[in-house]
Amino acid sequence: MARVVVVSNRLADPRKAAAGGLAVALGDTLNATGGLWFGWSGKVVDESEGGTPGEGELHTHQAGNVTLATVDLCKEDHDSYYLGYANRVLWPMFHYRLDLADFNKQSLAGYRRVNQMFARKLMPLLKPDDLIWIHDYHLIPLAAELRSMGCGNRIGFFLHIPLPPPLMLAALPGHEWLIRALFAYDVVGFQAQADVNHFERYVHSEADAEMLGDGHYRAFNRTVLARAFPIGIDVDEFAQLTHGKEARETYETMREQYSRRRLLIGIDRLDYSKGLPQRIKAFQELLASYPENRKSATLIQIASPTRESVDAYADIRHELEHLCGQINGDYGELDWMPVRYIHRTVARKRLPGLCRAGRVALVTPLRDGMNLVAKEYIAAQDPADPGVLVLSRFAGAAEQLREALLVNPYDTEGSAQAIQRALQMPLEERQARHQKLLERIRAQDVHWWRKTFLQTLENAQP
Ligand code: GDG
Repeated sequence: MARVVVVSNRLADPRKAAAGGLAVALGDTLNATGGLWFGWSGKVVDESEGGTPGEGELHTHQAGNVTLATVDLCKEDHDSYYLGYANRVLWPMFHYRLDLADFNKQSLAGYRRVNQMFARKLMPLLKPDDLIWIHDYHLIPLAAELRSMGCGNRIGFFLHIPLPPPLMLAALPGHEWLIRALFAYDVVGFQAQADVNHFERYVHSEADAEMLGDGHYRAFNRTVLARAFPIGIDVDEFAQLTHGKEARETYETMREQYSRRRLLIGIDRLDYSKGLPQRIKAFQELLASYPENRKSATLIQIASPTRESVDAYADIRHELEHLCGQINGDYGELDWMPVRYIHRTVARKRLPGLCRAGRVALVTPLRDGMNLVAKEYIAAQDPADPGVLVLSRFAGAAEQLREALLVNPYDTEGSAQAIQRALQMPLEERQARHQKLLERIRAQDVHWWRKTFLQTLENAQP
């Protein structure tokens, strides 16, 4: 295979133990092809330190066979490109939260400036046959910028978050420009078929695109192949982690503490898209409507801190803390608290132990591109005595994981009923569902995802 160049907002060092399956999977491919990984260094340079908008120092270093190339951002670029346009406009918009989107021309200008700067820095590092794979909403216009500098390589794009329906997308000022930028790619990958359908309807109605069949769309004098490539996890790696020292320790502590009690778990970044307040309300409804769960069911909710300098994230944190305090105050006993809320990042090596100890996992985002926690939970179960996955129908993962208990997270009573059903599910049914789910996450794991995407890109006509 040709050399692979991955571009993402942030880089993860594939050799670090803390890196997740995605970093490792991309790292494998990069290593095998002597590839290049390009993105922001994570460093923000102040004006006083010489940071200038649209400029950033390039650093390269070698990690095994892989070249890591990063650029710093000055504060103004970081605030407008990353905090502003990416996280205050595109993230809420694409998660159907128009109400939280904060459109302004400075953010958009910063977004364009940083994408242009990335293109300028990347261009000299490219070889003519490189396969370029660009990731996520931070970098949608990057291929268009590269093309304008004469880049003729095959370039693919993968959107990790949902694509909203056309009328919602049309509310974004400058949406025509953004979607047009997707036509600079040869292959555009989405998480779910629902996203592809939204893309198709958008380009049909707003861009007068020609449908050439088999996922090919023609507009703006270019043809793009758009398809769903549902991302997966490294099932074996995660299952193996379950047997590691830290995971076993966590599992045993949980089993000891909750031996007679049933443990429910939630593991999320503290993001408003993840439906955490709705989840706590559903759990509260469970305790209210099915009192046999009082003093017996406990929800451990890990909410790892993220994007804390964006207001909407401070708001969701306060709302969640209020709800957890309320439910614990209303239902807690001297020897039992319904919710254990942990606002910290838990070590990755412990997560599989927590997953395995959880009788039920609540994965109930209001919108999610895919949701990997759902898949990690399945991978960590003991097949002889597996737990039950309660999954939002609005997670991309719901298209694949049909044997989970699917819920509408906005429906508090319906969600509480599903949790009750999960808690009472007989062993045989749990086993049958788990077996099917495990087959599904194995069939389309992270290696399948990267191979399928890259093969599609390699076969695309440049
Ligand atoms: C985006 C899309 C899409 C969570 N808490 C802790 C922790 N995690 C890990 C999980 C999982 C990962 O973070 C989260 O992945 P998700 O898929 O749930 O969500 P996003 O971060 O929103 O990712 C999403 C994904 O991209 C991939 O395409 O699925 O839809 O939004 O691996 O285990 N890890 C550690 N401590 C924590 O406390 N170590």
